[in-house]
This record gives sequence, structure tokens and C-alpha cells, in this order.
Amino acid sequence: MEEKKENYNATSIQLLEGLEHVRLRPGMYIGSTGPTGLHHLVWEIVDNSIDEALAGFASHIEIEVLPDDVIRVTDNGRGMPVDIHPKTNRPAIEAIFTVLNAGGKFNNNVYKTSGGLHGVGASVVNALSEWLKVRVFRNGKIYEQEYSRGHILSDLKEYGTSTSTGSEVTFKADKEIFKEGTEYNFEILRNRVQQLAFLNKGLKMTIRDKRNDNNLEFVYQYEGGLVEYVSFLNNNKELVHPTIVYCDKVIDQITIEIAMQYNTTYTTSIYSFANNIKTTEGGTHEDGFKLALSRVISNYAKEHDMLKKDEQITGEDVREGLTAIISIKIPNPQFEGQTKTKLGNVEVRSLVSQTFGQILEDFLAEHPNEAKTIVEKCILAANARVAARKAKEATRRKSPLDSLGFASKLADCRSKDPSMSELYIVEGDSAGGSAKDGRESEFQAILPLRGKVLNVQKARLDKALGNKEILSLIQAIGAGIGEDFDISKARYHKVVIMTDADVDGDHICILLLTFFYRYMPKLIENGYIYVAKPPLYKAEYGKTVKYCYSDQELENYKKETVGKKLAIQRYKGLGEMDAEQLWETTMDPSVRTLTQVQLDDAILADQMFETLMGDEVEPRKKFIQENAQYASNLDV
Ligand code: 28G
Repeated sequence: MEEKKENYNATSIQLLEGLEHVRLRPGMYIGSTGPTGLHHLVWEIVDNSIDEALAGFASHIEIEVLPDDVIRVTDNGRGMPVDIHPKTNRPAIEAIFTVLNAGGKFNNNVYKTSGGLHGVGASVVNALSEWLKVRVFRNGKIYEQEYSRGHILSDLKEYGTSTSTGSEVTFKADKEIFKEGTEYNFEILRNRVQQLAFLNKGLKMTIRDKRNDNNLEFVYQYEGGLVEYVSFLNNNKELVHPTIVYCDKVIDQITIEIAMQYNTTYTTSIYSFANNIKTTEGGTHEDGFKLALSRVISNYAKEHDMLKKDEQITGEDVREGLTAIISIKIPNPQFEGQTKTKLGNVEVRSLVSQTFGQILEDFLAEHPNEAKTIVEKCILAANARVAARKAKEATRRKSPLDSLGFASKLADCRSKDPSMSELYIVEGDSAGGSAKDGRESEFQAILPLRGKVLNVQKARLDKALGNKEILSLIQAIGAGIGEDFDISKARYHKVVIMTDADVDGDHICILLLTFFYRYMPKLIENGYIYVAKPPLYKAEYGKTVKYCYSDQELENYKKETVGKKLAIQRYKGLGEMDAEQLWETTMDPSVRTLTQVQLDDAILADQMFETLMGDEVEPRKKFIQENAQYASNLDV
């Protein structure tokens, strides 16, 4: 033993200590020894192949999950160097797998693109593998070497001939380290491989699962890079404009690739990456993008006189409905933040802001129609934001008569127990009057909505938010609105929309559903929203009265009563019913039909709303006619 130890030189001791430390504290190098850490091994190796691709030498990377959860990664690059290093007198490849890079702490990696700093993580993977085998195709030959738990098992062997070049690494994660198991989740691997293909334009990436007979294989190659990524994310979404805005520039060794496009949803999907690592906490690249987006769109709106007095577009407004990917490749990334996923390089902020700003400016100038649509959408978002804020402020005021000078028309119920209480939102003052008289005031509250006000054909949602009745509604429910909404404060666990069974009634119903969907979605998710179904007909003979809720029901009743002299009244609106009739047909819990609104119904309503509020008159008319049954079809 003594003699053997003396044979070690200083470097080999250091080297052994390095990989021993990886095994002692694996979490420091791969984050955890759970599933995330296990999958991280794959990415460390794939990273090296990607570096070889970014250096311009590899075009295809294959990842295979072999039986027993063995991973094989192959690239068609130059092949890892096998020449003898003059100082150590050992093949260069050995260092790649056995020398731990100084300061190679988890997530603190120095970028390797074209700088030739390959192999940062290979030694870590080697240290944490039960066995690892590397093959190099180079110089017309095949080389091979095997390791176990970081130790060299055999010298680099040279055998056979090869006409191609490249590297192949095969390894089995060490069960002694990954105590929760070494089973890979193929979907996690596939998903990230696809993402890497999007992030590295033109690179072909193949992934296979060979653990069973299914032989799953996916091949990804995106010549359009981030343009294809955005188009993939916006698939199935309604687009605001057809052309994806795209920037792909290299400045001072920094690659800036950005793609963006608006859809008609209200959610923002901005994803940023630095050196293919997702920067969940954002950073200077994302800041630069956001700065440019606000600046350029605001300037465009001003320069084209698109803003009314007092209208102002904020950063929030220009991001509504936006799908954007920002990918930066930089030689020395600084990762900061709680999870080291925030890009800190200060020079990147203005670089991205200037570079992308110019691209966006040019895009708007060259696509005037799309520019107009985009900027108009942002102005709409700005107005909605202002309206929502006003509504919020108004509903926060305690007094029922606020500075806007309106008194709520709410006829509240006596019960203070929300689980027992119902709020009826009733179209029209006269129906509201009947509902107030006919209700069971212990647990039923009535809020009349003046149909005319709401039925302004082109009222946008933000206008509705400025509407006194809607403000009363927010106040009545008492749980706030938007982000501040607190379901536990809701004063009623049943909110019933009761509108006329006609086109205008449907229209108001759709508007209310849209309102709830956008500003109080929790009410819908919790099943608090209902639609009441008033009768369409009253049929009577002698003293017998029958209410029919559909044409079909009336037809059936006519058949049942042949020979009788039926008096049929068609209700044109709730207003035609007196208090007693309204109670009997629509409000009495023992006989009424209430349809609970599902989230899907609300999403549909939201889409309908967009169509209803569009500028084209004809399609809107047609749409209203075709969907006149909407409220009654809710229960499908
Ligand atoms: C298959 C799975 C993982 C790799 C290469 C290619 C080279 C390389 C890798 O060199 C050391 C430091 C700077 C030159 C570089 C080959 C230059 C010439 C390479 C991989 C030596 C690393 N010929 N392919 N490393 N550099 N693929 N795939 O790991 O000076 S690692």
C-alpha cells in the first residue's frame, strides 16, 4: 500500500479527491439525488454534444434510453480529442472524464460555446455512474475507454476503422447514489430534447426509448428555431396577427434570438433562456425585451395618433396575450437569484433592448396592418386595465352611495349565511320589481340590471366595468375582483343570472358570464354561478295553468290536451310575469330549473363575446341568431 501511494503524483491525488467529493456531496454538483438529479446526468452529457454543434461541427445528436435505464448519447462532431497530453502523458479524453473542473458547482457553469471548454459535466456524470463507456470516432479509427464510479477501468483502446467522426457516451447511473432509483421518465427527456431542438436552430435531435418493445422514437429539427417554438406554443390559439416577429443577431459574441406573437387570450407566456438554460427568474435579457416592447409600441401609438387624451400604454398592456421566447447565448453568463435562474449580465439589458427594439420598429413599419391590430389590442388592454382599477376602487368604498353618486339597487336577503344565500341578477327594472315582490326574502337577494345600459351593442367589457350595475354587482358579491378576489368573502354561494329568453337576454347572459370568467373565475370554478330558465309559454284551460320552458314542451302539452281550448301566452320577457308567476316558475327552489355554469361554458361565452363585440355587423347578427339558444343549451 505504502509503495503504491508514493506512485501517485500530485495531480492524480487532486483528481481522485475531486471525484470522491462529487460522490460525497452529489447535491452540490447535480442539485439532488432524486429524479431531477438523475435526469440532470443526461443533460450534462447532451450539453457537451450541443457545444460541439454550436461550435459548428456536430449536426445530429441522438439520445437513447436502453434497457435497464442505460443512457447513450451520440453526436457526429469531431470526436473527443484522444491525443496524448504532453504534461500528463495521458490521452486528452481521460481529463474530460476524470478531472473535475475548478469551481464546477451546480448551476454556476461557465458557458462553453465555441470557447472550447467542453466536458465540464462529463467527469461529474462519470463519478456518479456505476459504469461509463466512451467511444470516439476519429482519425479513421474507433477508440474506447471504460470507467466505473469515476475510476479508469482500462487504458484507451484503439480498434477497428471508421469513416465518420463523433463521440458516443454510454452510462448507467449509480444506484448507490440515486437511492430513489435510476428509472428515467421518457416524457421529461422527450420534452427537454424538443425544447433544445427549438433553442438550437437546425440541430437535429433524436430520442428513443428502447427499454421496451414500443420502441418510441421522436426526431426534432427546426430550421425556423424560435419562430417554430412560438408557432408551436400558439397552436390552437386564435392569433391576433399572422406574422411572428423575429430577431436573430450576434453582437459582441452575444447571440440574441427572440420570437413573439400575440393571441387573443389574456395570458402572457414569456419564456427566457440563457445558454439553453431556462431563466425562470428572468434577468437582464428579459428586462431588455420588455423595455423595448413597451417603448416601441407606445411610440408607434403616439406617432400614429392612436391614443385618445389620457390614454397610456403600460408594460402590462403590451404583454397581454403575448407569447414570446427570448434566448441569449453569452460567453460568460452570470446566473443569480434564489435558484440561480436569473441572468445578471448588465450589458445584456441595453443590448437586447436596442437590438430587439430596432427589429420590432422595423416590423411595425413593414407590416402596417398587423401593426395597427397589435397596437389597437394594446390600447384595449390599457382601457380594460383602467376600468378594472376604477371598478376595484369603487367597490372598496364602504358607503352604498359612493362618490360616483349611485346607490346600489340591491334588495338584500336577511340571511347572513353565504351558503344559504342566493343572489338573483335580473334583467330589467320591471322584472326586478316582480322578483323583489315574489322572492323569499330570507335567503334570496335581487339585483336588477338595466338591460338597456348593458345592451349597448358595442360595449366592451371595460365599459361594462364602468357601468353602475356591474359595480353594484361586484359590491353585492363582496369578494373583490381580479387578483384581489377572495372567494371566502363571497356573500352568496348561488349567483343566479335571470334574463329574458330572447336575443338580448342571451347577450346580457353572455356578457355576465364573460365578466365572471375574466374577473371572478373562482366563482365559476366553485360552482357558484347559475343560469335560471324562465318559461317561454303559459298554456291554460279553465283553471289549469301549465308553464312550458321550450317549444317542444309546448308541443307535447298540446298533444296531451287535444280537444281542450288552450289559451297560450308567449312570454316576451320576464317583465310580463307578475311576482307570483316569477316565483312559481323560476325562483321557487322546489320547482325551478337552475343550470350550473361550468368553466367550459364560460370560456365559450368569452369567445362568443369577442364575436359579439366585433366590428362587423353582419356576422354578429348571424351569430346572435344562431346562438339564441345559448342560455338554454348550457346544460349539454
Ligand atoms: C456523446 C456525448 C457527449 C464532444 C468534443 C470535441 C472536442 C472536444 C468534445 O475537445 C477539449 C479544449 C480546447 C481543444 C475539440 C475535438 C477540438 C478538436 C474537440 C461530447 C480540446 C475538448 N477536436 N465533442 N471535446 N478541447 N462531444 N458528446 O462530449 O482545445 S466533447
